[in-house]
Amino acid sequence: MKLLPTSLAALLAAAGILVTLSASAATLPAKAKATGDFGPPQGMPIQAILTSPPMVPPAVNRKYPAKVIVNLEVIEKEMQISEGVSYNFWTFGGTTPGSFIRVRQGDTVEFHLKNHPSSKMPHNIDLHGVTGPGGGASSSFTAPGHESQFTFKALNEGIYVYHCATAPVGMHIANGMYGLILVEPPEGLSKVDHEYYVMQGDFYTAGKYREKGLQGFDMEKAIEERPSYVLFNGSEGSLTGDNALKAKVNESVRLFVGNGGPNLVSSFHVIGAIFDKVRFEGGSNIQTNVQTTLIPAGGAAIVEYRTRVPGSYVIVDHSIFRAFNKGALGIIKVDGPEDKAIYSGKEVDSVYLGDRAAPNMAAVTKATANAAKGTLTLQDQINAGKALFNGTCSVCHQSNGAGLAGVFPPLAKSDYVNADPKRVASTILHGVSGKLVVNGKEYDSVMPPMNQLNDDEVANIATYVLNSWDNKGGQVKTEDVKAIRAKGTPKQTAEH
Ligand code: HEC
Ligand SMILES: [Cu+2]
Repeated sequence: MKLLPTSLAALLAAAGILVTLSASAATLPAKAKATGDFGPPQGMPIQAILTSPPMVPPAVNRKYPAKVIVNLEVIEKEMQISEGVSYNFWTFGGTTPGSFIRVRQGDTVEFHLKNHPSSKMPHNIDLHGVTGPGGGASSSFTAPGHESQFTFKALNEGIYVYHCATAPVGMHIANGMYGLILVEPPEGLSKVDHEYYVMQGDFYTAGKYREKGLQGFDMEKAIEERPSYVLFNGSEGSLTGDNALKAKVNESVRLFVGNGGPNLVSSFHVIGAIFDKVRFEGGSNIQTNVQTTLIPAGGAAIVEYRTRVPGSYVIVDHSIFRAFNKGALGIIKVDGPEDKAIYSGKEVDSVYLGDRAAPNMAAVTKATANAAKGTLTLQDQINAGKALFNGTCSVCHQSNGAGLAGVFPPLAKSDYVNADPKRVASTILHGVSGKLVVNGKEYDSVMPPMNQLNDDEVANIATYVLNSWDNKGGQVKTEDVKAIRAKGTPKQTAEH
């Protein structure tokens, strides 16, 4: 009796699969094969072109399988992870994520892994596009100043993550040791106007988010999966401002999106865009009309869409605190004529970008640099504070500090502010709630604590407030904020 329903289900499933296959066959490249050998390499060996993110090597454009030589060097180096914050990255090719590798299905890849003599650690590489134990890891273990070599055949087409797999594996990945290898199908991918390389990773620094200076790796945070940063392309700002990805209206954009982890899964989304096609999990099935695609740690996807209207499209991990409070933000800047039939509006970068909106960052960069040199001036603080205020505080108190009648008290000519300059800093850190009188008007609302801001940021914002809109002036220094923070949250008193 049990046989009948089971076989029916199997039939239905088979029918379902058939339907799926025929639906996606139209969009798949013709004659795409899941696996294939295609015989021995032909012609002269070819040196693979490697690129640093966000660039992608040119299409293979070859009709036969070849021997492709990949030379990849591991370099350990200190680089910027955020404004005024550096980190000792371990890299494949000098960047995080590592160099993008592009080959053709059926190619024989002769892989040379070098480990720079200045390295302190041994490293290796596990390529998910390799069929064989460890994905190459055991054959590529390389001490500092050494080189190792192994060869594999790229049997399966697709987009694959590679990463270091030297113990402690999590630490090597957390330090930035991952990248992508694209194995093109024999006939190549369809032509598009732009191809870009974007890869997410989570980082675990000893200090909190945006805490200045060289930050060490924090193993405990990594084990507990509590990242201080979640980033695209290894650094905050790697894809914003001048580094934004670029396209024009009515162009096709292909993003190779990887997730190095080590821990987090990415909910990859571009605000204001719908992905026409996604090769989810990097596999050969194509999903269409996707808003957000899940990219597992150690996985990748190919995302394609056509730009329709100009503007700044914000790339995020839609686990949204990661985007606005841990750095997982990028921009695709699309230029060209408006199309009011598709979208009527006028763009305002700061709606989504807050203090990350491009033009503002220069002042913050300058203040950070001068603080490090010990030459920080009042004016530097005011300029940086202004940039940070817009996006952090201006949503409620307005850019001109006037507030909103009955809802958000004014900071302009505020007797509350002018009564005690240091109080601005503690207001930012601890928030305020309950009854409050500002310039004779009563407010009874809540301002949430903004203690995610670091000491420099609070000092600069407070200094900006004190010196703006006819307030009486004054200066709040980083040390002041540190002292206020150290005292902890005060009890909210009734006389507010
Ligand atoms: C989500 C809205 C919101 C944001 C964002 C916000 N505030 Fe407030 N702020 C308030 C509210 C509401 C009050 C009044 C709270 C009450 O009634 O107890 C307030 C009160 C204040 C006060 C004391 C009253 C006054 O007007 O002088 C200061 C100073 C202040 N905020 C500064 C800031 C600064 C600086 C920032 C940015 C770091 C900021 N706030 C961000 C809503 C906000
Ligand atoms: Cu390593």
